[in-house]
Order: sequence, then structure tokens, then C-alpha cells
Amino acid sequence: MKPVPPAKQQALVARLSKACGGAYSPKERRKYFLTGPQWAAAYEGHALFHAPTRKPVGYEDVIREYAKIGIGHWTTHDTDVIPTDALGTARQEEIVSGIRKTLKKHGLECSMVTTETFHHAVFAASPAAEAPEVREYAKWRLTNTVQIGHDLGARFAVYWPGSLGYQVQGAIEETNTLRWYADGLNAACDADIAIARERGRQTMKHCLEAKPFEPAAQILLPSSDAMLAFIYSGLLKHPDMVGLNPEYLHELMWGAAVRAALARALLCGKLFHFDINDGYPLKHDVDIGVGLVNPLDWLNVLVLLRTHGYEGPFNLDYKPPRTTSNWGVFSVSFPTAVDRFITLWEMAGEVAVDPVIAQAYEALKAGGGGDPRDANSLAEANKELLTLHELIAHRLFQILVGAHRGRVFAL
Ligand code: GLT
Ligand code: MN
Ligand code: MN
Repeated sequence: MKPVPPAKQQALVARLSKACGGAYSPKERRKYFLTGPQWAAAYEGHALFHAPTRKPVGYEDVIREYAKIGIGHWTTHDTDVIPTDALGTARQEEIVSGIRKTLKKHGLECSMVTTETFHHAVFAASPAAEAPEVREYAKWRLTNTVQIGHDLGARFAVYWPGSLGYQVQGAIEETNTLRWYADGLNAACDADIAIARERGRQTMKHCLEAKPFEPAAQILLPSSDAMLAFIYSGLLKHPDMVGLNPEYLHELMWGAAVRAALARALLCGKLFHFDINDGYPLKHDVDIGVGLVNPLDWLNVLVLLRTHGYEGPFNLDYKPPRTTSNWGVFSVSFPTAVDRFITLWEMAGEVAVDPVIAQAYEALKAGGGGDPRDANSLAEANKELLTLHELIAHRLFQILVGAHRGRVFAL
């Protein structure tokens, strides 16, 4: 094949993407509580060893393109859209009102706001730094974001603590740092209560997001479980307002069974929000599109969430790869991520009503009898029944590849 000239490349990608088929309509996509981050679509492909490969994209473009795709909700950091120096000024109000108009024009809602407490040099020692003035500033940033959230009608606020940790041992005293971090959250919840009362709105759900590595060498709240312990530590003034925003990859990164991590959050009633993406265990935060690495695991995760009636947002917190163009971000990356999610969600529904799986679970729960005081008799009584575990896993694989609907491979 001859080289494909740049002017013909979009048409080629569009043709092949159409040939893939299986796309849901924007109307169908809007039925799901899928939320699109400003920062995900605007990610320019840069990293420590990477120069940007894409041009900057503003919120007008992101919101318009999300609307076309059928992503009904938008999420943002304060500084994704408001320059740090303009925070809290009249310029902030102008920008927020511009966002409100753009959302309305395209029929989108802002579901979540979050504060950037990790990028700016002021947060080099984290938002819970030793210097009281830095912590004062961090508190102000969090409360300002809560106000922006109310201005935009958001129901969720997310907190990723960034550099809450250390590079060198002994540099910080962990208990102090955690207390100071809690002070920031307490200020945000207090502000929320006051603003909600004043405006006759509901308070927001405040969601902590853990990541085990990055950007510090050691992280003080590295997992969702650590955050649950923090919520129940007695340091929070309003623990009922605070829950979790687990991210699929952040749990996988430390080697967790993501489904088990989510189950623990569900049991505590703290699964408020969920960042969806994919990646690899024990690697850095590659934020690959949902379902591209671990589709079987994803199917299992969604079975759990469907079973427990999770109704919170699914936030598309991934990074379109550096190899995808600005055009590709909205024509290929986001629509295909959304469609993989919907397909997996539908498949999870099929698992829930699958007769083979249902009968296997039922039989396993009935058990094989035996004498509860005799280990050998119990093992013997359940021996054949337990083969069902492997059969269930095979059935899930069949559902993943469509074999349960009669798809065959050269039988
Ligand atoms: C940062 C992090 C994400 C979080 C964002 C929310 S910040 O990009 O890597 O996983 O969800 O603040
Ligand atoms: Mn995330
Ligand atoms: Mn991530």
C-alpha cells in the first residue's frame, strides 16, 4: 500500500470506524449516568517524558462534542477552566456563567467539580503542608470549588489528595498531615452546608479518590480502604457527607481485586462515584479507555454494581492515547469508550438473568449437606458441587464472547 497522505487520513479512520459498526445512538448513550471530564478530553498527550501531541481544547469545544456523542454530564477541576490567578475574582464569575450558558445550550449538566490541589507549585508539600498559610489557601480553594459546584448545579465533589505523602522518610509527621488534610475537608463540608441552606439546595456528596503511587513516592491514603479508615477515624466533622470515588485503575495499580475493593465500599454505603478506565497492575497511572485491557474483569465489576443497584456516575476518567489526534478524541476515542461501557453493562444484565449461572449459584448456596461438626464429611459432601466455580467462570467468558447467543468458532 502507498503512503496515506495526511489529507486522506481522517476519511480512512472514519471509514474503518464505521466498518466496526456497533455504535449506540447519542440518545441511547444519554440514558446512562456517564460523565465526561474536561481534563480527559483536553489532555494534550504530555507527561514527564512526553511532549504534547494535541492542541489545547477549551470547555466550549468539549461540551459541544460531548453533547454530539451523547455524554450527558460534564466534570471539571477548578483550574481546568479558570486560571489560578483568576480564582475568586470577577473573572471566575464570568467564566462560570459562560460555562452555565454553554451547558444549557447543549443540554448537558455539570455533575461533579474537583479542586486541583496537586499541580501548582503552592502544593509542592501537598494541600496539608506544614505552613498554616498554605493550608488556609487550600481550604479556600476547596470551599471556592464547592461554591462553583453549587453555581453549576453539581451534586458531587471529588478530592484526589495528590502529593499527600513524602519523597524522603521522616520529612513529615503522618498523623499531623492527616489531621490537617481532614481540616480541609471539614472546611469544604461546612461551606457546602452553609451554601446549600442559603440557596435551598441539597448538600453535595464529597468523594475521596485514592491512588497508590504518584505523585509522591509514598502516599498517606493509598487505597480506597485506607480512605474508608480515614472517613471513620473521627477526624471528619461530617463523615456522613463523605464517601469514595474509587478509580478502577487506581485499585488495580496496587494489585487489588477491583471488584472486592468496590464490594467493601458498597458494604459501607460509601460507593458515591466511580472513575472508569483500564490499565495494568503495578504500573503507573496509564488511564486507558474502559474495557481495552481487562474486559472480563470489567464485566464482573459491572455485574457486582448492577446486582447492588449502584446508581452513581460513571466518570470517563481516562486519557485518550498520545497517538490519537484532536479529531480522533471526539470521533473515535470517546464514542468507542462509551459504547464499550454500554455493551459491558448490557452483558452484565445478561449475566444477571443467565439460567446456567443462576442455577449454579443456587446449587452452591444449597450446599451438599454433610455433618457441620465433621470436616471430612463436609469436604466429601461438597466435592462435586464446587466444580461449579470453574464452570461459572467459563460461562462468563462465553457471555463475553457471545457464545451464549449461539456464536460459534469452527465447532
Ligand atoms: C488526576 C487524577 C485523576 C483524578 C482527578 C480528579 S485528578 O488527574 O489522576 O484520577 O480523578 O481530581
Ligand atoms: Mn480518577
Ligand atoms: Mn488514573
